[in-house]
Amino acid sequence: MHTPEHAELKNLLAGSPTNWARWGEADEVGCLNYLDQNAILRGIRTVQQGKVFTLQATMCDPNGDPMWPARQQPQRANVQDKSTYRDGVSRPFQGGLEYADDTIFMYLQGTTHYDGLGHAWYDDTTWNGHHADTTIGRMTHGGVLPIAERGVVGRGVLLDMARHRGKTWLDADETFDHEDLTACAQQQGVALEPGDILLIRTGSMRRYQYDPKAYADKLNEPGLTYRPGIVEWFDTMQVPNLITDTIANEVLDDPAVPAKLSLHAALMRNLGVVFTELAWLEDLAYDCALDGQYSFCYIAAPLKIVGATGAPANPVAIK
Ligand code: UVW
Repeated sequence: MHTPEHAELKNLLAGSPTNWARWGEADEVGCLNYLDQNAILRGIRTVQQGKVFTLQATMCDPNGDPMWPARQQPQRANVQDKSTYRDGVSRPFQGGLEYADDTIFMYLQGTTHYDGLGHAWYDDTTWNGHHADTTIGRMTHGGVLPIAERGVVGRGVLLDMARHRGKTWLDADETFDHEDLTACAQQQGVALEPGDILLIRTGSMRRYQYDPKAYADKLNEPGLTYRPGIVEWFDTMQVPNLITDTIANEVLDDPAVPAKLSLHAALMRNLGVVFTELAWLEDLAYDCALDGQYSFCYIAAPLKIVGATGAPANPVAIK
């Protein structure tokens, strides 16, 4: 039974585009379907210089890692090391070789990660019209595994919104929309083409390093926000994968929008745009500003975890 406030997303997005059934009712990778063999080769052809950038945020930092406030910090522990051999708990192999082992407890979305398309829903329905009961216990539709098995390769384009606005990082709660993205691309001199993998830098990772408490206290990041025409823009641009350096890819609080996380609803659930959050874009952005090349080959795959809603990844950009 829906209470009236649960109708707000439904009302906001009534009539906005969806891609349900476009690639078949069983589809679980949505707009990644745009990354066909031609799109993959188009991405590979951008490589000109042999420069490699890894885009995962460093994990298990002693100062804490940026993440959604309701999630817990990852905890890594040595379970075997020199001390366990000294204590007689571990025994060397014949010949004397010893080795170390670690474990980790973590939220799978507690670092740079991919979300499965069924990760967020409203009206009891997830990506491609499947019932939200498919999320119970383990994801039986719309989990991250099909994305992990497919992999993501194509032409990536970085839009550096912070630099575009003349800032080291965007302010808390600062918003931008598709028209701002177009203006940013024009200023950078890069032509966004349909099928491009879209990476947006807000500088939030840099801000987090400067003031981790700002994140711990409240999720008040900058980000994309819902505006009329934005879903149509993503649809026309055939964006397969949206990657940002923020926790949610979109601003949480926008007084002009009556529903929170409306882009998770409009882009992920309805359109099938795959979300990657908390990417480390600082080194890539610095290099792009230096050489003026904002396009590159983007390659990523999350971990293959059965039943998971999301999974960590260390994407790579190659110029
Ligand atoms: C939420 O927005 C709740 O999760 P994520 O940031 O992984 O999309």
